[in-house]
Amino acid sequence: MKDAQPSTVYLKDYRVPEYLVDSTRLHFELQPKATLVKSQLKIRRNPAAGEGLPPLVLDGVELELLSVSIDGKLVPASRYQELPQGLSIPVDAPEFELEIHNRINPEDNTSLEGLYLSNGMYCTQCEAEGFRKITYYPDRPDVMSRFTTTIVAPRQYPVLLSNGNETARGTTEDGRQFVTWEDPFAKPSYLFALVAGDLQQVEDSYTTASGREVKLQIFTEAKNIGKCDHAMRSLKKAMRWDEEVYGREYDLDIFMVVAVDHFNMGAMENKGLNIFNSACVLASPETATDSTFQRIESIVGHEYFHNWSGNRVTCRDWFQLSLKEGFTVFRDAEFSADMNSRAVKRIEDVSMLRTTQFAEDGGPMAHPVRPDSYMEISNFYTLTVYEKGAEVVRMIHTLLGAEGFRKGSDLYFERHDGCAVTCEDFIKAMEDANGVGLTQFRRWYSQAGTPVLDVTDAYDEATGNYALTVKQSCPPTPGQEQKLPFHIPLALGLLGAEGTDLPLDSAGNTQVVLQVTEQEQTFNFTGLQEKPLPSLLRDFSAPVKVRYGYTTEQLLFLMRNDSDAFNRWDASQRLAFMALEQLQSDYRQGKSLYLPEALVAAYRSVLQNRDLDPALIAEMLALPSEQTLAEQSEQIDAEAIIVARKFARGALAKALKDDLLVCYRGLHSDKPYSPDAAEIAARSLKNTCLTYLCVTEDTDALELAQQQFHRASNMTDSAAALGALVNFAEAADTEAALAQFYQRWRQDTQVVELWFGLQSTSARWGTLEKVRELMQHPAFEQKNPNKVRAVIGGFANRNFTQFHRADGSGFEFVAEQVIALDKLNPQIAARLVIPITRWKKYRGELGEKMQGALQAVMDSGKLSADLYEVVSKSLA
Ligand code: B3K
Ligand code: ZN
Repeated sequence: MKDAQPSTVYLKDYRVPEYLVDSTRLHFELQPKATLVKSQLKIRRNPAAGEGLPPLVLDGVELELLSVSIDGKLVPASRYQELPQGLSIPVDAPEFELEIHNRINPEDNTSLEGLYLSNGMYCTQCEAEGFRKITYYPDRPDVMSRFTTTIVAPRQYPVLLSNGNETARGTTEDGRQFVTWEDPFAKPSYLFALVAGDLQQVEDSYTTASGREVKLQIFTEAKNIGKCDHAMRSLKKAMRWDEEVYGREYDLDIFMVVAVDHFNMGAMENKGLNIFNSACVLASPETATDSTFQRIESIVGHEYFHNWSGNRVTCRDWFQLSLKEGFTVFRDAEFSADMNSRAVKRIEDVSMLRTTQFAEDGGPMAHPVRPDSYMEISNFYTLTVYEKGAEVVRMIHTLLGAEGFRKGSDLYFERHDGCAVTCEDFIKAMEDANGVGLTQFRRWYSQAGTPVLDVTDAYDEATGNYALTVKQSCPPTPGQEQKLPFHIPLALGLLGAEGTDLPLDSAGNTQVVLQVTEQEQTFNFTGLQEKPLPSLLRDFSAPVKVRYGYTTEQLLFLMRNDSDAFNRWDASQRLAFMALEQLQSDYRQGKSLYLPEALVAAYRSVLQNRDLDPALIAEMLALPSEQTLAEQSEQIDAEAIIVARKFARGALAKALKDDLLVCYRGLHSDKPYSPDAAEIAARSLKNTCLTYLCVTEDTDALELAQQQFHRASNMTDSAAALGALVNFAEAADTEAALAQFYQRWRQDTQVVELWFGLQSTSARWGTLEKVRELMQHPAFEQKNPNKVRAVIGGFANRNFTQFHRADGSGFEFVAEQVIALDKLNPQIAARLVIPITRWKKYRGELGEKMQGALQAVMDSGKLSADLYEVVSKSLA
């Protein structure tokens, strides 16, 4: 039961659990509408909780309670109390065995939390608070218990899985089969998992550094069995990487991965039994794009790394979520950087952070990396907790150096193995292992908002002194008007007139990390022969915005010469941003639009540069997205953004046509597909060229796209060509290509999702009418989050033009969908509403229309706690 006005939980109210659970024995008899759950818990009063024997309060949601027994004796219903969200049982001994029987309905569970059915397969999702939808339990991460699970199921479910090792299997008297699993590691309930289905498996093995053999299995429906190889390879790479970089070995004899089609997020790190959204594990060259291949590698790595950063050492409470998520995202980002191009990975991550996390930090739901309060914890699986949290861990890495960081992580794992701990414990281990203090640095965990650095400089020719002054500030965020200064590692280099890095100290180092700790601080560099050009925040050494009055010439210079690949890219973005700002302002003033020749020349020389990694060239050629431009605007003028970007893209495409064509042709390859860094880079640049060429809508360019579409031997090329057609070709040609593509791939769930996404995100094709049509397509399923994300999410988040239509119909549509979805899946509804929550940032009428749509959601009746929290905070 969810209240209309859910209550707020505060970090400051944390108390240790009253009772501990030493062992948990679960017994499931699976039935679609009436699964019977029996749970036997060995319970003990927590000595740390104080005196007396308060009632035992268990969490439980949407459960049908059948019976309660203590030490083998039935407790009459008059003795215990059923609460709106649980059960309260009087206790008269400090240790006892509790047995509870209850029933649940997996078939009607559309929230995809707890135990549910996906295409006839039973599966679970318990993080954060889903276990309470399975049985009554102290469903909090600081209660860790050893689990034994027996699953009984009819014969049509031959595969029965849970955490740990299989210890028994057999047939019941009535002919059903059962399997028992035992997990030797104590774990919180959120890491529990169960799967039952008619599944096939791919099997492999891995020998750990200490010589133990681990069985690896990936389970999926039979039709997908050919799409597991990449995930298996990625898993083995991740296992090796964690041994080499963190000294962490896997600890069970078996590691299982299961692919399910209905899943609220990417994947889940349940102990020994990871459950994945099919879209994040299944791939083949014909059906998956390069970015899907890379996403799979990183998510497989992420979930695997959680075995240590999350499972062996877990969170004390959900306010500490970033303890496991920020750290694990940092780990997976470094893994991907080591497996692929480091610079490109960094650019992709920062670009995403700047667009989406910065927007969150500047919006109504802004919160610190370690939030102080929440209504619904599911709403805090955010870009701030994950991506900004990873940046915070990265800054510690930068401050301590790789060796120091490793000493810190070793101490952290050793000190807290088997425990549920806090972000504070993580920092403390880093401090203790290195003998340093990070007191001020801790503010990154408690203060929300994106800090801004205003940098100015002065050079004194007479003394050769160069003074760099840094002023930091941070805008107010909900509940935090004033911020104290952050401890910011500012990596920089200084470029001389020749374009080379100048030595910054007597040892000849050309890069330093400045420790910015005050509101305003000046750093002096001595003995310089000339005024240098600063290359600031190299490799994005902190999640901040840097303002420095670069001229166009200086940015062109950095684009050509900076030894930091990230900053070369960043210079290209700053340059493009300046030009796009100018275009927006000219458009508002009714002036005619014009793209500076210097910008065109810069793009041309990037395109012609044979020494640069092609993937980096592709990144440098990409104009900042409309979303990025919106985030960077004080006040969003959607129309001006759309016009300016479209104009700039068109002008570049026209001016660079010949170069684009040469580049495109030069990158054509007949080699068999491989998702390695070099090949991915080549395809990425080739397809960037193709898209630019098609921007002009010239027949010969569209002909190229048609050719590529028809001849492509891999999904990357095929999808890029189809994307170009959907965005730039005549309606009849677009329709023909879409129909052909669908006909070919209609049986493949992942490709159909991609097909939906290409249409809903097209500025030209993905009109509201088309999106509504897509929702009527037989392959669309409102109960499947991937389909909702592809069609409705694609439109709301990645189709800036159509979503921002001046009549507000895009916002109304999203509101209408959110209201409908909330009845089925509150988590998905609360995510989907986000695009209409930032109404305060819009200029004029559009903002009012967006506010109106949001208000309509609020007024639509009783909302789930998830949706209520986001909507009420955004309207405030
Ligand atoms: N830990 C899960 C996320 C669970 C989200 C629950 N609403 C996946 C991950 O971050 O690895
Ligand atoms: Zn995670």
